[in-house]
Amino acid sequence: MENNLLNRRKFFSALGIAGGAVAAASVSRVAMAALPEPVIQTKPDTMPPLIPKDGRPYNPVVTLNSWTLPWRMNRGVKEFHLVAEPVIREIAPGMKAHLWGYNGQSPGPTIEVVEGDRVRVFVTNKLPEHTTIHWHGQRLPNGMDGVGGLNQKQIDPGKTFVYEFIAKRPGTFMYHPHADEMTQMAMGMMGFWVTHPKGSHPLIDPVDRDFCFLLNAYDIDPGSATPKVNTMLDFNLWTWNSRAFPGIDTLNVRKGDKVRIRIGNLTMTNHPIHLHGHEFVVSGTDGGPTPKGSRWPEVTTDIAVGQMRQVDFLADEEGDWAFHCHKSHHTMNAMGHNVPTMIGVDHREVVSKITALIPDYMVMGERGMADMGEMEMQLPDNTLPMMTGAGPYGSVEMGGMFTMLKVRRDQKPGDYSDPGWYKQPEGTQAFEWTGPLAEPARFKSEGRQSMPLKETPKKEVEVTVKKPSGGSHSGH
Ligand SMILES: [Cu+2]
Repeated sequence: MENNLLNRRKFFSALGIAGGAVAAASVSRVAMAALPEPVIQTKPDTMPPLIPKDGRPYNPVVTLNSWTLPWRMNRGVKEFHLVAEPVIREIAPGMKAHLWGYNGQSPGPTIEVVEGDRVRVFVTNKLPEHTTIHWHGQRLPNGMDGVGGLNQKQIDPGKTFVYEFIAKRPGTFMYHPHADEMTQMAMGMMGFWVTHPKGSHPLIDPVDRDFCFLLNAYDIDPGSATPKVNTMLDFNLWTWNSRAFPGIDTLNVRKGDKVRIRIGNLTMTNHPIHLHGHEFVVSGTDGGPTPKGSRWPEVTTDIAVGQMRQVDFLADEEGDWAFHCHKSHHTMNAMGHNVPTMIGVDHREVVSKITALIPDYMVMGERGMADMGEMEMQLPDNTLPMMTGAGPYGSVEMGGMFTMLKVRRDQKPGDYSDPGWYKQPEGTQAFEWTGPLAEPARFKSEGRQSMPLKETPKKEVEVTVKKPSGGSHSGH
């Protein structure tokens, strides 16, 4: 926060000098010579909304574990400066990744403008290879679309290019390279873009809180720090804005707030994003606001690769509501996927033989995988536990794409700080039944089939269920 303010102050004081020196309104060598000083952010905190200091007013967004890039107004043009560069990003406390990003962070800062703004973005390349920026979803001149080799020359290392266009369409957008894309996106190069409507808009309702984040994924071997860029599907870190649970901040709102969440997907698979306790409508996509008659209530919206979804809801239920990707493997961190399923397997005999050789040997998964969230396992350095998170009632056994929407009666307008854990009112929480238990009556029926088998099996096969036993676990 302090660091950010300092940067912003430096940025705005630089404007006084640089702003006066610019002679031409169009892109010229003079303007290039006085390009805005880049603002750098390295803290992974969710920064407060950047209240616009000039230009048309708007209600700013809050970018989860990220920030909005300040601009300089130069003769009616909003000027931004993005620097593509290697960065170190804390994925969650305990793990840092060597990524590529913009202005000190991956993802890059959010760019916020207003419908009709003329926008000029200086892009300086400090990467070891060439890059470009594509402005996903924008209406713009073809030469500004950023596909290297097709629309423009690549931006070589050390070079600065200028993009300039009018933000014509209000809505939810993103930016990312269109140069060696597989590598550069696997390394974390991407950012969010919001074009706010100019005045009131028939399809864009005003909201009290407006959050945004990108879905991204990395394949980083436990104990290492650099993503494997050739991975196509087998990622092991599922992140929101390059952060994994428990490193993702909560979305803190006041009861009765109208809330908007904007989400873009730059991973290699779809993510069904699910909110507990409330229904939302998809109020927009990267194609623009949806017609009101097309909206229906949902609690999960699937966001395909390269898509954006903007959801609106009324936060009218107090509590700590889970908010996560519904692919359960995406709410886990690395290491969880190559472990064989051991539920119901009796290890006792094998274990006694192995422990004679390796005294520390430990069996996992005999009663399910929840043990992974409880045990203090020895992990390689710079590695997040597969599932973790100390909630008010124990481990929540989560990782990856998981956080919470916290709705509180007494959250002040404009306050985005974490209110702590919700205290359920007396008599409104699930509780243990301690009375007598009736034996369940098992329903028995003859199975049917659509037509007889060609040959009937000679012997009936019966699957026996081995009840899990706590006994063999007592040694752990
Ligand atoms: Cu997912």
